[in-house]
Amino acid sequence: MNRLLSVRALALLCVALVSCATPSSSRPSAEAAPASGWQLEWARGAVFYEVFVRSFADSNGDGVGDFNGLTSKLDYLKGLGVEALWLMPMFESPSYHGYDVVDYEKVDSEYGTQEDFDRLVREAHQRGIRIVIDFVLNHTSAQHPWFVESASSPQSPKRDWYVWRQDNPGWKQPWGDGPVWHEKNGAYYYGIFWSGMPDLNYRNPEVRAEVKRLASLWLARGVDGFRLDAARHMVERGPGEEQNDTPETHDFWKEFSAHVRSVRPDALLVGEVWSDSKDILPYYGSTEKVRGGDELPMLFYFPVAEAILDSLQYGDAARLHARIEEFSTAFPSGALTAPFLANHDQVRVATRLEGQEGRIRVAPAVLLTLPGTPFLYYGEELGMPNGPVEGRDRDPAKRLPLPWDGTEKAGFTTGKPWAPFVAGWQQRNVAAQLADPGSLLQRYRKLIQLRHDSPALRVGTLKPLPRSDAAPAVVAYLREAPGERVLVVHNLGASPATVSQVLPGAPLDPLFVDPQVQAGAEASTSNSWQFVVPAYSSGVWRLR
Ligand SMILES: [Ca+2]
Ligand SMILES: [Ca+2]
Repeated sequence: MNRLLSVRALALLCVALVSCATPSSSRPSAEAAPASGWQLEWARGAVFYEVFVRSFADSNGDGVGDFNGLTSKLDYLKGLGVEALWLMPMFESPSYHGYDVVDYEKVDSEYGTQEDFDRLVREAHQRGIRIVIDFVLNHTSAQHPWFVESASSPQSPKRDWYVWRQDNPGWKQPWGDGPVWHEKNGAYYYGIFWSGMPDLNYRNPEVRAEVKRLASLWLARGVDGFRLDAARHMVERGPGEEQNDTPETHDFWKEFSAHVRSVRPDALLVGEVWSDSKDILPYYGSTEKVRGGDELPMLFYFPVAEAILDSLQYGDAARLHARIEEFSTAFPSGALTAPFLANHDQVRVATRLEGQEGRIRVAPAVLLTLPGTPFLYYGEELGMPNGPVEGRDRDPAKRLPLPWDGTEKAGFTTGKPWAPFVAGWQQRNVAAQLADPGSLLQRYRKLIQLRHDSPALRVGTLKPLPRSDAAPAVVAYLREAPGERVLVVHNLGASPATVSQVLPGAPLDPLFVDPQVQAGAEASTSNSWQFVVPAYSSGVWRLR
């Protein structure tokens, strides 16, 4: 072998390895990037993991999870197969959850220092894990200095940073009965969530300039993108539905998106538009003008989360089948979609599925064999339920400390944990499940590994297969990428089922097949196959 050539080949291999392992080193400069278009192929099909830092791991014994604790657990996340983290808010805030920011430039001192955060980002990047942070732009805390200044006088230079009027028009929240205009010093300000979270005024160019500056600042500090809270509520026009999805809201996101793309075209924006697909899809904007969309390049797919869990709850896969048809046709070409099972605002999967082990084992098999960029919520991989605080469905019950082992403080802290552990943590914890080959955690690890190893599962197309009235709980689909075709079959019901499918290839190589799931050729024709699928079981095969 020519020595020069082999050195060159080795160098190329090193480049390839480095660019896989460290996101920061593969980052192209803004100059090298084309004038338009995202560079987000890294996110296509990748597995994300949502972390509540306060509840993940405590490094200093104060009972509050922190950056150093999270850094110490990165190898666990790497072992799980996670490729990126979404950190729930990590800025200074008066609340435990952080969705009401008082300083967008300063990390929450309960979580650590800026240096601790920088080290988290560095250590994550060294493991090929990217960091996306929660960017809560719709509103600030009422204690933010901007709002304190704005409220101080109608003549304040910050008056127009928030939305004020002299009278109360009596609008209600678009999803309920709560008031959205709140009295302060003889005038009314707009706050869609509650009086403690005044909405910023995105009609004001100064506000838009400031949040773009803040985005640049955090991208320069090494974060890989932003999860955009309450994305459909940025600019409001009037009562009721006129507080959702206004043209001005879309205009703002187009402007913000163009800014982020100009700074780092490989930075991810993922929007929370908590609604049905007809409201979600317009947030991609135009994929003709900008590759990946000229508005938000990724959106959470709330309807598919509902469909998976509803189908399991009712033992009927009709809703999921309908969403799979939508998934395969409705999204603009090249757009990134983020399916998930539940997030920090929703009842945890294990609780929603009434603690039924079979259902809890099928849910991730569905999520992780669908296209898109799946997001897991911390603890979901253990089957962690909602916790014993303030009622099952209240928010804190969805956000309790992660149990790492069965010792007295669950390996979460050496001090007094900021909140109680969930029921059953002595048995259902990371250490116990890592030691048990049949655990839910090991199932997540296998499914994620399968996704990493299969281009069809990771980035392939989706084609729903016909449903059978005789087996209403069964859903089947094909995933196809160049050179690979994968068949997926799930039974979301409590009874065993037998289904037939005519397949475009055979025979079948098993990739992930639950016990007692059987596939066999039907005698009559060469490409008609019969599947026997026990209750709450899944099978994944590669077609030859
Ligand atoms: Ca701590
Ligand atoms: Ca708003």
